[in-house]
Amino acid sequence: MSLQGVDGNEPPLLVHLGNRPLQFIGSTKMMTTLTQLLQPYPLERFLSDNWTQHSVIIPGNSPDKFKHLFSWEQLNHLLNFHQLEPRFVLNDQALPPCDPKDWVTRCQQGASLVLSQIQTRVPTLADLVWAMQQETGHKAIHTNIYCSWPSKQGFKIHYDAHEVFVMQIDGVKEWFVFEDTVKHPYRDEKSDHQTPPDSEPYLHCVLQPGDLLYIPRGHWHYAIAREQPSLHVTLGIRCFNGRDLLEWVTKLLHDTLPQEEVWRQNLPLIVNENTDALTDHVQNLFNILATKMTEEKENFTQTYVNFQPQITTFPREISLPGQAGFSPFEKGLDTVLRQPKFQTITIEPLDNTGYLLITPQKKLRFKGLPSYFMNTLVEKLLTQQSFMIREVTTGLNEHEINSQILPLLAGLVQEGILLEVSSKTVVNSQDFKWSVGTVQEKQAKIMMER
Ligand SMILES: O=C(O)CCC(=O)C(=O)O
Repeated sequence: MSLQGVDGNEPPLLVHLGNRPLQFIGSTKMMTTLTQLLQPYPLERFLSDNWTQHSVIIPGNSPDKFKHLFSWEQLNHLLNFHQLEPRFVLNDQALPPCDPKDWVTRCQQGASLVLSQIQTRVPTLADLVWAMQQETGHKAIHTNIYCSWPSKQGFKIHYDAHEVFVMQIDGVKEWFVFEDTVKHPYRDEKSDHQTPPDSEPYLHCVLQPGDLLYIPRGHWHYAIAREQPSLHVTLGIRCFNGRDLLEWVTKLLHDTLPQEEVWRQNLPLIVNENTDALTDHVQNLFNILATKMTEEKENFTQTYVNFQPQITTFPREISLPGQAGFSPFEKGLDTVLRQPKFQTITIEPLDNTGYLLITPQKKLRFKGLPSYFMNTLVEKLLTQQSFMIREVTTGLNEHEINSQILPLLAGLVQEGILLEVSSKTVVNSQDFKWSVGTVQEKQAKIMMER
């Protein structure tokens, strides 16, 4: 594979896989993680038949399919060593918070135990949420853990105001899914205030370990564990909707338009019941508004697409002591570097002489560097590969490496663009299981952003 900047009318950055240039990858991002979650059910079929419309159970191809995401051991670790307030729900009732010493009694009584927003504590779930944020462009994604006990119903029939993916980890659970009664409910339209449907469930199924159940926003549901204790992870996606768009546009208009004098002026007085001046003035304001809205309408799709790669709720990955600037590259050229998690990078060429590296936080210019080094580094960044320093310094002499390359790489480590994989930074291969970033996908992102 080679990587080169090109000029003229061609796209500025062109990657070749063999002889096949990856210039046009399609208009949407590659949904690698979602595809993996749904397997063996095809993504295209899911998007056309199910997404936001119809629930589906997808039997897993292995009972272990979701075991890397969460386990009873991790649940116990969280309950034993983290300061958490699990929720307990029994027979439709949310039980009041209780002392940790009573948690087990609650479970013995049959109350379902729920931990919310657990991606903030579990790295595998953080990876999953981050990857889904990048793929869907929606920021409000969370994971909850539910454990429940045979034949006991925790939650009553309800709907959620987000898309729901239930991943069964252990045990067996019976689910009932019903049609929606409120179309596309907002978060403030809770199911507690609505009447559930009196129809039969349109989907009645039993989830085994490794199975996935998708429930669209607004579709009523409830579940009961079968013979064994049940453990599942729910991934919830709250999508950006028309009302959010309205808020965004309103804020944008509010932040920009009122600087003009015409918006500062008082509305004309109604004198002796004559509203003519008021009507003229208000019509003028509405005309300005309409012009501005037309401009925004043309730009909005691109603004939205540009905004999406920056969407994440995760802070940058911290890796000490390297990032603090201590003992960099102890293994010399055998030092392995990798990109931090939760970082999106866009790379643009600079007049065929270098590259501009853009993260949501900063922009860095690479110029006047040996071209083999520069191109190989860019390739490693684009493909999210870890690499040994030796791999990017081929052909350079000792002086160039010591005076130029190592200080630059050390700077990138301190900036948080790269981090050192050393004996002090244990990397679990599972950490990367859900990471976004095939070559094609990264290129698609670059092409789209131009
Ligand atoms: O397990 C239950 O009782 C309900 C869980 C649920 O509604 C969910 O995972 O979204």
